Amino acid sequence: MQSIIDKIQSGKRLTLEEGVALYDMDIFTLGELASAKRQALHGKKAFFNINRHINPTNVCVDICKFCAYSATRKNPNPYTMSHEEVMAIVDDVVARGITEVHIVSAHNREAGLAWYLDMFKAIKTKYPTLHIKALTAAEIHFLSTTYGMSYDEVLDTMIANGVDSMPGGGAEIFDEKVRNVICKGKVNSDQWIEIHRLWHKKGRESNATMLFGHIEGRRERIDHMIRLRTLQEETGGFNAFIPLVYQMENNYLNVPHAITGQEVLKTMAISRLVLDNIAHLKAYWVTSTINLALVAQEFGADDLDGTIEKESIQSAAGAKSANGIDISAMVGLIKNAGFIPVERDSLYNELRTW
Ligand code: V47
Repeated sequence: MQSIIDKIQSGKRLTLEEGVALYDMDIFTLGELASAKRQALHGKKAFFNINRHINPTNVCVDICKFCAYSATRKNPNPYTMSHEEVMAIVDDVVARGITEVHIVSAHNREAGLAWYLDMFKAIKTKYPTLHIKALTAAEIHFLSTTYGMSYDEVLDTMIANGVDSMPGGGAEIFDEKVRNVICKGKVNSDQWIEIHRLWHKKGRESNATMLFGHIEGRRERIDHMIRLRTLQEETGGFNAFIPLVYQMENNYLNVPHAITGQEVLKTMAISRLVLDNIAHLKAYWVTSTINLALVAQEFGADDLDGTIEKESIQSAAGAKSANGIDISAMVGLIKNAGFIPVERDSLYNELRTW
């Protein structure tokens, strides 16, 4: 273990085997190593933003076993918002000074290409400075195959319609064996990577997620991180890595036990150490709980995501996040945890120190 510690302290890059071995380190030493890296990058700043999630449809042609959000037998509640409904939410959001809308939908064949893309044009035309973070690589793959467009064409159309950045969803776990069990049929790992590569090559930025705490093992998590690290080395387009803790309810993946808080914190710390070229590590409070997201700030994380206001994907699977979090609660909790609450925009420009 000492040789790995020496490597970390001299800033050398870790291998897959070393990443896996880090899980056997005691949690406090691991936390200290990750914290040192975090402090060197961001000091005591804990980033968050004031944002609104909008999920305009839950009708999906794909069946991901972990998903409780899409309309299925377990969630027989299909909906598709009209553009007017989406715009009413956006009008309200802008009136209250929110700077980002994060728009992610299911893969709805009935809605039509124009339904997906005209929504962004309408928002951007009315509110040119509002940041639109929208369409995961999974949705882009769906649009590409459904409407016979290349990835490049879909991405160019997104840009032409006003999308600013891409969220990190749909990555799940890249390992093909696990992926085949949990979400066979949707965007595969190479396609997910290729879509982000093309997006970055257009000078655009994105995030990357990893869904963990289900049937994957530690090795698959490190493999996932290293595939992202390799792309980041090539493009530099990722802003944040977001390990999403699997929520167990109302879905078709039978996982007998929830992941422990210790394993979550170890995964955060190892992410910070292995993924040495992505600037930000987000402890997404929705899936980790706000308490663990704050503790994670001592284990390498520097971001908690935002106020969100309405959360539909993870709350459908049991997370207590349906109504987001109040800004004053977010700021107070960060301060009480001993960090400096820094409000950021979607691309991590600092807006205000609270
Ligand atoms: O890719 C679905 C996940 C993701 C469950 O880029 C689940 O800033 C846990 O990607 N338990 C979509 N997670 C959300 C997402 C995201 C969230 C916040 C910020 C950003 C960003 C991106 O939600 C999907 C999937 O991995 N998800 N079901 C579940 N049961």
